[in-house]
Amino acid sequence: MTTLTLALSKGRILEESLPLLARLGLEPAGDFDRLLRVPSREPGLSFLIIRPTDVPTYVEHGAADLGIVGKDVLMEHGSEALYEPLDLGIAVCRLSVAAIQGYRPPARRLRVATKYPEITRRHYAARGEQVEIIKLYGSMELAPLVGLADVIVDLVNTGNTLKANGLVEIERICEISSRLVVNKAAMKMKHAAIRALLERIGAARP
Ligand code: PRT
Ligand code: MG
Repeated sequence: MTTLTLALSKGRILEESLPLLARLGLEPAGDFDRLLRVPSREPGLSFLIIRPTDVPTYVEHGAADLGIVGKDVLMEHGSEALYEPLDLGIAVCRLSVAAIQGYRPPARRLRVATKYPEITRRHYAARGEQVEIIKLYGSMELAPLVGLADVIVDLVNTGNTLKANGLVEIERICEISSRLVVNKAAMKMKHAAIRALLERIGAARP
């Protein structure tokens, strides 16, 4: 029997992935708060519960056959080594540029704080603008408030977090949702099992 391993992104994507998987009877059968590797109720499928930013790496190297991961993480990581057959329509948000209310671009080179240096570099390079990128690992909203950066590139959903910090969206870069990704070799070697799973998951999307 073919066995498949599906890497799930811990955190808010996991919270939205579980109901989707449950509708298919594929929920993890175990304590996924503690376990990093969890069986499913279905023989032949197991889950890895890992940090979102590690999912592309596991799937690329074939440590997982499939993964569920945000488009933001895929764009930052680079996704040439993966197939991306399904937009799951969960954990939807957008990637935007934000600044303090009343912001005006400085005369010098723009300073941009972000968790997404690659996406940010590409975004500004596409219109011939060179910016200074300040890599942060969280709480980007703070950077403009304390003068660390002029603007931030960050995810926005309701916009409440920006608003609470006196920031406004000045540009939308792209729409984000979670994607199902597949290891390229597994897609060949385990074709029938992966096809069947893709069809089931595709039919259960919100
Ligand atoms: O730990 P690691 O850095 O690996 O990941 P993480 O802690 O950032 O993971 P987590 O659990 O927050 O999940 C992040 C993933 O969820 C992202 O990669 C996106 O694909 C997806 N996602 C969807 C979001 C949001 N919506 C979102 N709103 N990730 C983050 N946010 C942030 C937003 O930046 C803001 O700070 O949530 C806050 C609330 O947003 P508002 O606009 O509703 O106030
Ligand atoms: Mg985190």
